[in-house]
Amino acid sequence: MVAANRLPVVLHREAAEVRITPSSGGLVTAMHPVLGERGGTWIGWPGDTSGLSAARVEEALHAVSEEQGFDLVPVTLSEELRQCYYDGFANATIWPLFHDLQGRCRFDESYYKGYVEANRRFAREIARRTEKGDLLWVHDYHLMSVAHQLRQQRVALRTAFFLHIPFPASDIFLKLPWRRQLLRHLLDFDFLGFQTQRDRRNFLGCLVDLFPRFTISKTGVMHSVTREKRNTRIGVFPIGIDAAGFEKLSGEAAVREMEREIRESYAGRRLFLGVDRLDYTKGIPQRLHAFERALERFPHLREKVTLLQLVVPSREDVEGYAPLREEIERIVGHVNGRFTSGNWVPVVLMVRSVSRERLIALYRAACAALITPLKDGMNLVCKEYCAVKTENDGVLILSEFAGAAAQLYKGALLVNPHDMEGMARSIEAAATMSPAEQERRMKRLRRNVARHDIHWWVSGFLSAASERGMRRKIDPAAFVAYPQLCEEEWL
Ligand code: GDG
Repeated sequence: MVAANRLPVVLHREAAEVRITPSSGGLVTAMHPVLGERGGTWIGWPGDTSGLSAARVEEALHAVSEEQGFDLVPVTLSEELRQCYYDGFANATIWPLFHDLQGRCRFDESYYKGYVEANRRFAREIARRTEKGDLLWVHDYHLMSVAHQLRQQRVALRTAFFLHIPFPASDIFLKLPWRRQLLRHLLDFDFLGFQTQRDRRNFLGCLVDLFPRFTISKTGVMHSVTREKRNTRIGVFPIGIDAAGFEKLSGEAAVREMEREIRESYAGRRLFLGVDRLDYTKGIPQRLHAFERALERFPHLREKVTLLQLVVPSREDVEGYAPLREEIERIVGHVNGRFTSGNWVPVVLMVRSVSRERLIALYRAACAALITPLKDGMNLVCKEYCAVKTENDGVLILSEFAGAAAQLYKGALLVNPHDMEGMARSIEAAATMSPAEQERRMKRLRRNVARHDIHWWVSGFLSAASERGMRRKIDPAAFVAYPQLCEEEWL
């Protein structure tokens, strides 16, 4: 059984009808093919179902279950509870804190209480649908207290948790008023998975600072924390994508046709692409400023490069997201006002989501992807970009602070998103990189993305969580927090 904040579909009430749309975001992209292939149950929030009877919701989800090959179980929450739990504690406290943006955090007792209550309701639904011995796989920062709530309800299950976002260093985590409770709740899981060494190291650092009596040990690539006769094992599992699926889609005639049209409309120009949810962690304003700096410092790029920035609206009810959109629009207007000439517009901004097919066509048509989050658990967009570059062309410009940098640093051009000059230089380097150098780098990137795909991730996580040991070889970089920033000889 998989538990996540959202189901992979959202229900909307339209008059007497129920409309069903797919959910967006990295977690859903990653987990959907997994359950589709293996079967199982996905438990989560079905969208705002107020005004719909429980029977109507079940009926709508049942139809989706039949079609998708796994069961969907709804956890409905009142609007008030959802605001405290989701808009509040998850997205206005934990999300900014865990991305090192403590200045954006709202610390509010009612948010925390709402979070614990929502987690209790998830646990209650889970308890109804599982049997002793089942394995429960809980996803992400919305549900860190589920195992604790299951214990309170005396439900014996094997529980595993995966954190999709970064875990912050102790100096930042300690700002959280409920820091002890949250760490203890996490240790109520039998198994914890993080995206990178950086995150696990930070988590263990917090434990050392707050609970120095707990014993931390290491066996092979796994860590264990023991306290009060209980044991939690902790591993690192960088999430992958359905690389073969993306590559297959990229060969479809409709995608190729869209790619041709995009290439035609940017003929004679090198297309740089940014694709992000509308989120302040993704570094979009910083990226736009760097693009402007590149045009300023390298005049030969003018009229030769265009940045297409796709921004997918998200969390529109959470504080801070609407001003971000205005800020992005203002910077784009400024850059275009300053540099537009003839029929060349330096930055094209699209604020909407596009179909998976169009997204792939954009990836394929782009000479470079600018993926420069201030911090990211992993970042799937950069992996998708590489997966569909079957001609081995294109350059990946990647933030050092995306979890993916620890895997892709040898093929990508790494940048510090706070270093505007450095980013401008990388934009110029990407725009002028020879086809041979692009091919050398892209082949390396594609090998990595294909080898460490979603199936590798799921089987690694599940075999470790079910105590069947780790079959993965130990990577020399396995215990380095930032392998991408080390001198090679240190690895
Ligand atoms: C969280 C963590 C971690 C985007 N625009 C469109 C679209 N997308 C899809 C992409 C990609 C997904 O959304 C975004 O995934 P990311 O990983 O980049 O980012 P988050 O949503 O923040 O995800 C992140 C992830 O969880 C998984 O663990 O990597 O660090 O923050 O798959 O393709 N898809 C379509 N149209 C769009 O316009 N169809």
